[in-house]
Amino acid sequence: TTLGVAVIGTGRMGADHVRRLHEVTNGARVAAVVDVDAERVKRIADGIEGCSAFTDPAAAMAADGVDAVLIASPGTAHEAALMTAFEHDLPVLCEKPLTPGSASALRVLEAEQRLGHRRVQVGFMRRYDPEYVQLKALLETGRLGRPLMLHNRHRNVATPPGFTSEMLINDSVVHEMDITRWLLEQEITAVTVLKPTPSGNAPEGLQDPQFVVFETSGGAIVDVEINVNCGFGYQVQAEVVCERGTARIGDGHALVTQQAGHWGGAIAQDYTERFEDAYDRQVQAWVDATRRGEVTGPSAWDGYATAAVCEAGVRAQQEGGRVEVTLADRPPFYA
Ligand code: NAD
Ligand code: ISE
Repeated sequence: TTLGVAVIGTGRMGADHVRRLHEVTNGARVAAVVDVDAERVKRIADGIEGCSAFTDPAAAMAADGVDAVLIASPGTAHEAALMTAFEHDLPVLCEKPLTPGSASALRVLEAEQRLGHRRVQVGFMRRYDPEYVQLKALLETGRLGRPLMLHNRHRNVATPPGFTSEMLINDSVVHEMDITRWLLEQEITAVTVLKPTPSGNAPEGLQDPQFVVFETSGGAIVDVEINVNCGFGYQVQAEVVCERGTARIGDGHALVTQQAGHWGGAIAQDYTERFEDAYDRQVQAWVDATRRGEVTGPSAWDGYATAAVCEAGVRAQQEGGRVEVTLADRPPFYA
């Protein structure tokens, strides 16, 4: 049977997920949409047959025909929506972050464990990007030996209004935190943040770019250039340096043209373009697993672990120096 999904939050990501579920994903339909903006949510529901509009997430989750929930409201609204989904024992795909902060993430872990089965997949979509998938598969063969270092570049064209220096860590570098833990299968143990003189492109007062260094439980060193007003494109690149070779993704060399004494290609302008395929595969994998009665993909534990690293990162940014990550013991439930 087709999975009836309620999409909570119909802003930039939520509206894109509604379109995806409606037009791209197999085996699912948008049964309900929810937004505190009543006009916006009605307009979106009107475009989809059999889709109801709500302004209250709890009412949508109690509605007939809703079998699963995709949370795409702001991070501060995630904990309440997750807890309501647990009351109805509904499967959830929750956009990153699981919740802002490790204390709230721990409350979610405890509530999910009380259900007795996993219900949450966190929207770390890079794990579904074909290039990252290839990189992970290569590392797993062991052909390159042990990873020693991972270099990351994460560039955005420009920040939206209200984007703060902490958000470079919490909203942007959180993806590298997840990808580091997933690729290396290690925890991040300490964070250092270096702060170059801000770019003239950055809004007044924003510490942009930043250079972030992670240490990992297996002794690898990871660096991240986070540079979110670069002006020229949306770029996410990663290079793993191993004992017997290196592997690198994200160069965007799909189409290269040579003309009038130059060679080159186009650079994506935002995440919906660069990671379109990853979002499609992420949502399809969630729908497929849910219909089989399974939960796969990044777990609430991954959401908690990255929240803990974000806290260390923000302290390192504000206080300077190296800050160790405080991580609870991983419950066997999330083994
Ligand atoms: P947005 O501000 O464009 O949209 C949020 C929407 O939620 C708005 O329409 C707002 O009216 C609505 N809303 C606010 N409070 C609500 C509530 N309590 N219940 C229901 N709706 C509510 O934000 P966005 O950029 O779409 O981000 C949404 C989520 O997606 C965030 O968690 C963000 O971190 C995440 N995100 C992920 C990626 C990614 O690459 N995976 C990219 C961007 C954003
Ligand atoms: C945004 O919230 C995302 O999740 C994007 O993937 C990231 O590139 C961007 O910097 C964040 O603001």
